[in-house]
Amino acid sequence: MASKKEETKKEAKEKEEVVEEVEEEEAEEEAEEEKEETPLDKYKKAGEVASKIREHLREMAKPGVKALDLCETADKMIAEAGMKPAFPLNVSINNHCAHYTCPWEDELVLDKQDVVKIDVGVQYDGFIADTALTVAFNDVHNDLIKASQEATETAVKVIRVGGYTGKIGDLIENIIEGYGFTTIRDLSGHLLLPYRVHGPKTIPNVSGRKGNLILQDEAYAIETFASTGSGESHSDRTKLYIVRLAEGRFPLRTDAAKQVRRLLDREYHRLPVATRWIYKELGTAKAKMGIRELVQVGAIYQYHVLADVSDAYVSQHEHTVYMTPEGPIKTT
Ligand SMILES: [Co+2]
Repeated sequence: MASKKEETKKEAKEKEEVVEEVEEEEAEEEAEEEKEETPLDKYKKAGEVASKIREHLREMAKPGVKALDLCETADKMIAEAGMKPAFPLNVSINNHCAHYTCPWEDELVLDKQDVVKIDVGVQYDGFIADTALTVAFNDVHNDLIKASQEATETAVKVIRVGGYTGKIGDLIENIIEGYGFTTIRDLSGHLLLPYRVHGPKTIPNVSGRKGNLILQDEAYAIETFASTGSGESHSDRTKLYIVRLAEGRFPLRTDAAKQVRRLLDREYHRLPVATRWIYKELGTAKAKMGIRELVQVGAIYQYHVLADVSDAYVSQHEHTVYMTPEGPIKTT
């Protein structure tokens, strides 16, 4: 009996120890959760979600699929991940280089000859992931796609703290021209800042520029374009599907304009917004009226669709990198 009693005591003690251990582990986990996430942690989280969406849409993009389904899938996946868009999904087709997102009730359908650029932007607490790829359904476009893919992948590998972005531009133009295409000269990679997609530093897509000094803890979106056209993108002023609040104070007349401004400011942190989101939130009549007034008084920055010449095909690839002294960390 004694021994049994002793055993019981021993067992009880062991149990106590186990309980203590579990409690300790839980406390550690809690501390881990409370430990503040670093900017890199947040860039990575946003990057994971953005990459997942990019790959999902790569599979989903097929001839006959509506572009609006791609846009709404991206919107849904971002919301389900508990994150916010950094900008609306860009689905820029053929000669469109950038800034096409589906307008309200868009009927656009992908065609088997199309070259489709899918550009995803996700933000977590303001930290942005920006990533893009190109899909085509006709093998004739294979080299065009390879050109921007290789240019972006090379740039992602060579970017270094202490270097100048201009050097990367030399490389990019070289690779794109090596494939027999032209780079889009007036579009560039860009510094990412909290709640700001286009920071004040750029990564040129052409050679011969000095560019900007790359610093530790900066994040860049590296994006390159290959084109069969002129290599220049012009604004198509008839197509405005993405807007952002401009800096400054603008007196507004109508309630509709004030409501649009409030939405862009509070809900979207002054990041680029799809006009279809505004239509959905406020109704088409009010949204149209509000946007019109904001444009008139200059309170809105307009992202018109950017296009090369009409018969051009353009490809794009993009990744986000976070700069450390040991090299870049690709977050997408
Ligand atoms: Co970008």
